[in-house]
Amino acid sequence: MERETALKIVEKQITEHRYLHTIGVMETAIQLAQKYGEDPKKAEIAAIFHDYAKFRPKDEMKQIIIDQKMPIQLLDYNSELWHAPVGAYLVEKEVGITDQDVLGAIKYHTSGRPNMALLEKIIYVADYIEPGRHFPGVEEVRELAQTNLDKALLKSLQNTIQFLMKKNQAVYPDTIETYNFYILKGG
Ligand code: DGI
Ligand code: FE
Ligand code: FE
Ligand code: FE
Repeated sequence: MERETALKIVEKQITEHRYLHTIGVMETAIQLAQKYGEDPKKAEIAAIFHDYAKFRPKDEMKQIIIDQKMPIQLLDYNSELWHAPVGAYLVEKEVGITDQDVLGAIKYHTSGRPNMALLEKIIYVADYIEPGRHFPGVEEVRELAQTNLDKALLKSLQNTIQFLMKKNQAVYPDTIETYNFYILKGG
């Protein structure tokens, strides 16, 4: 799918602020794809659609999680986690994207998963470091992303888990498992 076609589709689904974030993720993901040997076209499409479901009503997302037999424990955790797996489902169903690498990158862009594919890592990290992000620690991850993608991934997981713990929030098991996988792998 052409970039302009994809952007027009996603623009209707999200706020202007989220659209600008999406453009940032797209540009960052393409750069990382070129650096690490991923198909930049796949990075472009995955980035454009990664937050497709971000503004779907919670009830609709909940119903999709139940009907599509997604992990039911998702419902016990922050609803912010839901737009990733629900997004992968809706992007296939409503937009007609069938590329499994692209759908996987959308599905795992919030929690990560152990042993992530290259495209999944690129979207996870690009989502964290795109130029519109300004939280503490982001600059360190930006630098790591230019030298070692796994180290950048691990640092963004650590930062996210610490951030959630400071806010007294539960951490979804996949996020912890992803962190453990990459810390045991040696960063
Ligand atoms: O959609 P974005 O804001 O671009 O970023 P995202 O999809 O990576 O994260 C969405 C939100 O989900 C963010 O506020 C942090 C939160 N989050 C990420 N991992 C976990 C989590 N929340 C919980 N409760 N548990 C997690 O493991
Ligand atoms: Fe997201
Ligand atoms: Fe993220
Ligand atoms: Fe995002």
